[in-house]
Amino acid sequence: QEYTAIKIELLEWTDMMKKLLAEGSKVFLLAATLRAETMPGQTNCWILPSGQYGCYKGPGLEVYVCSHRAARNMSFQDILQPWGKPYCYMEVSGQELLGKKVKAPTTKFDHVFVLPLPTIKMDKGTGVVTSVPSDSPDDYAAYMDLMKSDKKREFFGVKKEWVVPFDLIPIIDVEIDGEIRTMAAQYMCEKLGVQSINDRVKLAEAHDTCYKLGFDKGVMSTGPFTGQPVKKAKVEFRNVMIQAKQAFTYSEPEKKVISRSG
Ligand code: ZZB
Repeated sequence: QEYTAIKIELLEWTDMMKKLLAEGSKVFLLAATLRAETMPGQTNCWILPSGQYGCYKGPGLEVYVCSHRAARNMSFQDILQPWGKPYCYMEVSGQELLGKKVKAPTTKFDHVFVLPLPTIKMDKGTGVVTSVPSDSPDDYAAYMDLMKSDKKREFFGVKKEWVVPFDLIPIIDVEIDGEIRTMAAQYMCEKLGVQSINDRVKLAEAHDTCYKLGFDKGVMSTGPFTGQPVKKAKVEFRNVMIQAKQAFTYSEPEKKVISRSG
């Protein structure tokens, strides 16, 4: 599986980073995605509050924050050094990253915030997920929870000003149920009556529809590829981000399936 790692710069360092990292270093959270063309729609970045991440030495003065597992994979692909045992400056917990300002590349916001997503799997991608609530139903459900519920915010220790100013951004037009929808995830979540991030079955259906229709019928409605089909913009947008050093590709080994039947 080939992922695009999106480099989301951490604009506010933790105390430990201030102590241990050289001045002039740039720290990036790495978010793994298959949907680089949706990056103009980022409203925030997700981490798992209980997750453990490492701050790894990248090229030059760059420092990459991701799961230890992802870092090890990247070292086998010569993205991190040395091979098989990438250099880790320090650990950082999801909790410590919560509420930090970050720069989400290609969005219109000059900064967005790191927010909690309890459904992140640490053994998939980098353990950091970038959030596109207009087009990803999981992001939409989690984001709306934090946007609307004082209780949810309180529970996670999220401040209103980390969420409320950052509206959803329409990025892809797609025909669903006979009409053009400007934000597929919102349309599908409302249609299926998704109440929260815990509606796993409905969310899986919404994800499927958004993914398939977005790819087959989606047309970019913002950014440099406005008017072009998602199918085409996908590759080109990714390449533009790679050239601008906002992203790089890496691959994930296929999960081993152990057959018990024979
Ligand atoms: C931006 C984005 C925009 C994503 C979208 C999806 C969609 P998949 O689709 O199931 O094969 N993701 C990445 N890593 C993790 C993780 N560790 N835990 C939970 N979620 C993770 O998986 C790929 C997508 O799952 C990634 O692409 C990422 O969200 C999320 F408009 O990044 B995506 C309809 C989906 N739309």
